[in-house]
Amino acid sequence: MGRSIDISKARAILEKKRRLLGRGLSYTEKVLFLHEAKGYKKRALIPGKDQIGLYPDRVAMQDATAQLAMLQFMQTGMEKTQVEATIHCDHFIMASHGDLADLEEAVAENKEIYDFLSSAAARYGIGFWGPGSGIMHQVVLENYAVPGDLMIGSDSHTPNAGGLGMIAIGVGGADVVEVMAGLPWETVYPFLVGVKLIGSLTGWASAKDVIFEMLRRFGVKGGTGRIFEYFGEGAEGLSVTQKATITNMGAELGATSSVFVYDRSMNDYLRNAGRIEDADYAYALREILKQDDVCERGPEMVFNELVEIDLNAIEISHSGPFTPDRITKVREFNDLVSREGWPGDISAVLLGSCTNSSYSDLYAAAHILEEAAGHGLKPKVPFLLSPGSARVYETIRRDEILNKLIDAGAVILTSACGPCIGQWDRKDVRKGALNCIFTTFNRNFKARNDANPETRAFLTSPAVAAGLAVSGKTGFNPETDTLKGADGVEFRLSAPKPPPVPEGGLSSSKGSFIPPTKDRSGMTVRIDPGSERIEPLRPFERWDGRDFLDLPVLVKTRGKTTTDQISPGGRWLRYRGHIRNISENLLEGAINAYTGDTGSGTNVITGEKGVRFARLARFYKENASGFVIIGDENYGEGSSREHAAMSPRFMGTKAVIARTFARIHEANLKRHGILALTFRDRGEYDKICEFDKISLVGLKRLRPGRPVRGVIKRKDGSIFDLILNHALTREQIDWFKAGSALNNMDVKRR
Ligand code: MIC
Ligand code: SF4
Repeated sequence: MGRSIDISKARAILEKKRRLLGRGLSYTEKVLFLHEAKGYKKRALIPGKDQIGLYPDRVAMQDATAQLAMLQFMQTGMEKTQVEATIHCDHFIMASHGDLADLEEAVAENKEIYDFLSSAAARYGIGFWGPGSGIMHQVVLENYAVPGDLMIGSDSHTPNAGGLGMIAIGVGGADVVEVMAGLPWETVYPFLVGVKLIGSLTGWASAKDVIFEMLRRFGVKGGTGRIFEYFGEGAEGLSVTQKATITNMGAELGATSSVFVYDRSMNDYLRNAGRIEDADYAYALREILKQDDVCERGPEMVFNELVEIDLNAIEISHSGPFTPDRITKVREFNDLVSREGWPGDISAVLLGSCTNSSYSDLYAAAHILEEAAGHGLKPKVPFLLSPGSARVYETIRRDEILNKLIDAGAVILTSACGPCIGQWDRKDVRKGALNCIFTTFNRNFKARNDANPETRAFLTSPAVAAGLAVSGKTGFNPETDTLKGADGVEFRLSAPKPPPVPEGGLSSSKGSFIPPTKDRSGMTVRIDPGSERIEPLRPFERWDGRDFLDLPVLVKTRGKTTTDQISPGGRWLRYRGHIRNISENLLEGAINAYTGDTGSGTNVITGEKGVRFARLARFYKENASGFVIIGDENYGEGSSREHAAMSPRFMGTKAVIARTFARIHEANLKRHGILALTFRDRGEYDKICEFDKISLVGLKRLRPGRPVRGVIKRKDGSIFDLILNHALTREQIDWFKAGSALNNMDVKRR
């Protein structure tokens, strides 16, 4: 649709759809239908079954995923991106001493990466947001998100832009490459979940607690294949950044996307951010950007599922540890701490990440610290804060919020992901020491923030986080507990009421942004040939047309296997542009279902035990022509990183057979030529033994909807069959045959 939308044309498209479906439309349907590629438009799509082809208005990439994306884009031979695109340098800044010192250090340390990305951006007509300019999702919200538009981004929290009424979907880098090459982006037509919000938040309750309530109801895979559409009088009462907190963390539900229906708060936000043209544009479209009446009168006709949340009933909660859907009310948390034997003292509090680093979030924290300071109190534990963007940073500086935070002893970090992705040079707690941290982030997977598996990380809202920092106690409940000031006065903190947007407007600072270059003649992409961090990609080999026979099982993972476990971050982040080097981390965090060990397994050919998966994979690649991976539920939960598919592919994985997959990871496997299969009978996961050999036969007859036959050979010679489902479309089968989606694009071009 983009800025060029012709209102009468849009009306005509939507009217046709109403006639086709025989009913009015939801907001999500309108946005999707207005971006639908030709050829998909004529039939009513069946959720969970049919594919929809879409033309996004823009794409965004962050530096940790942009490297492989740009290396792939270079392989396409395209001259320039066909849609508006930006790269954001937010993932590689280590939080250590604070703001400027850390930024300088990162600029020096990551020079070859920033050189590569900035030169690739300049070469291909892409906007470049350099280090320090902000976290991609916050920057997109502030500068690019437009109600009614559609985008994809190579990061799972891309739906943050749903707070501004944009349908924004997290994908792997290869998807972004296709869209930049001008092709439509295909996905399974999603189920629509209507989330009606009534009432309004009171006291300490926040947007974070609303998404916690959704996580409590749906769990980490309950959103798979779904788009959540938030509406109702309760939704209208939330500010854009509150809305964005909710849509951002829809990623934790496994959702395809989450979006709020266009409303006045969005108009206010855009104007406050100085984006008058975008505000006028959306306002002019307001009739189109409404849900049709049916959503109010008969929502069950439109939505596949309906949820109602009374915001007045929302209570403050924490999430964690180890999984974002473990939700505990703050009033019950103290008991949980005692039951679990967790320490009563907090070791650190961190405010930031793409989900909670807005002006209002920092304002809320400053309010609490100021109140505490009024009684002579300061945070009792390290309190680290990352403003989400240079715009937020400049605004809090102007409004003297920054002073209050610094005076209270908070450490201000660069506007970047920092500790949220494990870029935290933590020195105060020994590895292996049990300790509790509270963050306002969106993920709390084991060892994610500080590489210490004994750290219990809990997610909470900015206001509650600040209260916890002042009290220093894990069980502190700001609603009921009092604090004793240095002045001897017992007092209760008051719930902050941050303004929805900064009164003086959001600063216009663009940090180190470099707009897309117009004259690109003579531009070259800089790759340091001696680099251990970045190297050109070589295409994966084509399928040789033969069945996969007698493959060993590299690993059967048990329980949650996130992409953080398949391709860990932390010290490995530096190799995100170097497929050979990063593949050394293969499945380092995966739990071996046979031994209970993490990151290693038995070599079933030599009998050697405790072999690191990367070494074992190399052995099987050479001696068994590959292997399969067996996964449990929601295999590949979490990040969009395609390294979790490309490394396994590079190391010789032929197929991953799981009980179920997370959406983005399944798509990444398909795009990179790995068969993603699921057990038809979920219980058969239990039947796979350590020494089994697996054959996948009849692959020449691979067809959409037709299961694959697996033959299992036991060590004792016995044999049995498995029926394995897949969700490959015709085109995706071509990807498999070509070796990858990218190879298939080449084939088409030739
Ligand atoms: C994350 O939050 O896990 C990340 C790091 O932002 C990832 C992207 C990546 O691994 O590069 C994500 O969410 O997609
Ligand atoms: Fe960055 Fe954390 Fe957001 Fe991922 S979740 S983009 S690591 S801030």
